[in-house]
Amino acid sequence: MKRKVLSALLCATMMAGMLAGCGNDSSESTSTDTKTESTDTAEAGDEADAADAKGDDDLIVVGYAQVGAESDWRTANTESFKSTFTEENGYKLIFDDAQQKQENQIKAIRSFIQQDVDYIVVAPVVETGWETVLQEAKEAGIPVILSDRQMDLSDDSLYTCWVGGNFVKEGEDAGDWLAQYLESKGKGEEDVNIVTLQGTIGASAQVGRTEGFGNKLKEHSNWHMLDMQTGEFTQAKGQEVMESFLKSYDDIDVVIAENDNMAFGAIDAIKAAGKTCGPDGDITIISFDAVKAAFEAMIAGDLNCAVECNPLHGPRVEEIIQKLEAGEEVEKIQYVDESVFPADTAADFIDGRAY
Ligand code: GYE
Repeated sequence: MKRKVLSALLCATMMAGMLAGCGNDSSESTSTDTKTESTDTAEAGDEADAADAKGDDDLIVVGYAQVGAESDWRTANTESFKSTFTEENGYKLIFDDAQQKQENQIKAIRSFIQQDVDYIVVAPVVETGWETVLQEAKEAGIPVILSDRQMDLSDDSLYTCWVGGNFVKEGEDAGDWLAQYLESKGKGEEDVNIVTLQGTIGASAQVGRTEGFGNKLKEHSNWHMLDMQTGEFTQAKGQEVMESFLKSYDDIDVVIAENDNMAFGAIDAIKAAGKTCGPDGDITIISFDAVKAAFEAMIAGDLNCAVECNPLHGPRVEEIIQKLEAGEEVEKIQYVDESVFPADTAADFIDGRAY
């Protein structure tokens, strides 16, 4: 019942945006039928309903297709969803960890469709290759909310909305910070050799940060990008790639790590190679996310700057779901405000960090 009302409202929203209409009558009734058959409440019967005011039938069922557990950022993001979508708050969360594999996420989305959840939330591991499975969700009348990373889709009506960080801006912020830092050291005109530890190739966080920093690179003819390789957003791979960079190049001035955990791996590799990093070191390191451990690394003198990417999307997605439940329209693209934290400010902010 709730689903039918919601589907109709979504149709109205989508049509208002001149987009294709959503599920036809037959797909709606199919999904409603499936729901009746598959819910626990239907099996439990009316008695249980009466006894338990917060029975499963009253809960909004949300399937979250999470990327994996590759970083501190990801752990904070998972925790944000798990602590928001609780039974006390009126939700049943079905959580799936895809171990950084798109095929696992596609399987999870199909299983959410089969279970006829009320909402599907996806943090897509990569940008492309989602049309078929999202079409299946659309035909089942299940709204899809994207969170964190974006999808590159030929048809925007395949998802309801997206909320996350502005990755291109984050990359540009990193470049701007580096420019003013070098300037303040009187090195604005010197040659600067840079390497980049990229995130998972094809993930919008990687694509955006590489593009954003690249925009700034073009503005400085004395900045030279020696190499860019993926460290898969993990500390272990970040360390491994940094070790190989250090073997290939003996004159690295700056490391751009597309997340904090790869920067932590790079710091270990740099120290193991007998070099130093951070504000007083040989190599300047800039990373993205600004998790608590990055503040610790800045205070320890190992990391120069952390560009913030906020992972606390649970409450943001809940607000979107509540608006949809109330029949309200939601913004299609919702960027989160983020800051830049240079090492000399780290001690002032570390205590207030929530992740
Ligand atoms: O930067 C990284 C995580 O998509 C913004 O994914 C997210 C990124 C984040 O693995 O640490």
